[in-house]
Amino acid sequence: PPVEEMIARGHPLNHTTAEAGNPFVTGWYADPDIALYDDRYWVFPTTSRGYDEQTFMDAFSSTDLVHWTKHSNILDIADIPWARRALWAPAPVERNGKYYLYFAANDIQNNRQLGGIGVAVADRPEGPYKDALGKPLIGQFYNGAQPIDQDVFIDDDGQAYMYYGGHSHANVVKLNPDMISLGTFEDGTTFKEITPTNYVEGSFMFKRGGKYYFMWSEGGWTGPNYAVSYAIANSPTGPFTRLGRVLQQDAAVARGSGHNSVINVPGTDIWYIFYHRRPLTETEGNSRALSYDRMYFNPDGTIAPVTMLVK
Ligand code: FUB
Repeated sequence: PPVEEMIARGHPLNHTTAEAGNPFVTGWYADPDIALYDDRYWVFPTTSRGYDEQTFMDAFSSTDLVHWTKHSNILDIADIPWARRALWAPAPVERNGKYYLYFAANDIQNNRQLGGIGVAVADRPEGPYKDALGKPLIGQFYNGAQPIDQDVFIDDDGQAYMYYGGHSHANVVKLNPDMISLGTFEDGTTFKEITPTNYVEGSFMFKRGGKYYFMWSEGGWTGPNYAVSYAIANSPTGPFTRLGRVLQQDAAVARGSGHNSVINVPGTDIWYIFYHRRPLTETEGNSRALSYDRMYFNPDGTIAPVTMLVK
């Protein structure tokens, strides 16, 4: 929607953070990925409870980033024939009127079972999302990358890419226009390793000013020092050279901040980083809460460190 309309609705354009405050929704959720579908922002997170209880996903939507509506159970493990245990780290994208939600399912690293990155499709942002393939889109480790923590990015020329990887390795793949099959690069390969220094998990890609910004999480996700770093490249496939941290714990606000996504308010140079963090009162790994803050760019295009705010 036009910026003027969003301001009229109370959008916090020139505020430093959500007027709703952080966390901006109630409950333990993690790995938020934000999309803008028509005039609504949609946040798709992990239900943060431990693998055996992460059997469904909720979403949250808002027209102003302040007032949020909860959409319960938009994807359920019962609708994914190959999934046995755990859904997490969703990544939303829309193409040709279809809404895609990429997710990780099953814990193949620890359980040696079928699992990996799946894709579900819906006719509406709020679902219901249904498994598209009857099997994972990526079901094993390539280049050492655990098939989790994907982000899907469609470049200006229409080519879709998926960035993903846990276990300290990141890959990029091309998605075909059907969004449910993998393409190949010019050299005939399917999986390109792009791992930057310190990469652990939580891939995210966005574009600004013709440059490709790759973001990821460093540190252990259950620990206090989880943090987001980034690289800038001239191409969607890198090379991605680590430039430094964007988001890290603030001992006065929260710990374990990471697994982010980024959104630009259309028609502005206003950017928000969405992420999860652990309140200072919590020690349990899955006690993660959804937050967002303004993300500012320096004149040279580098990202200024994010200040985590409560209000
Ligand atoms: O939510 C489960 C895991 O925690 C994700 O895969 C990681 O990115 C970390 O946030």
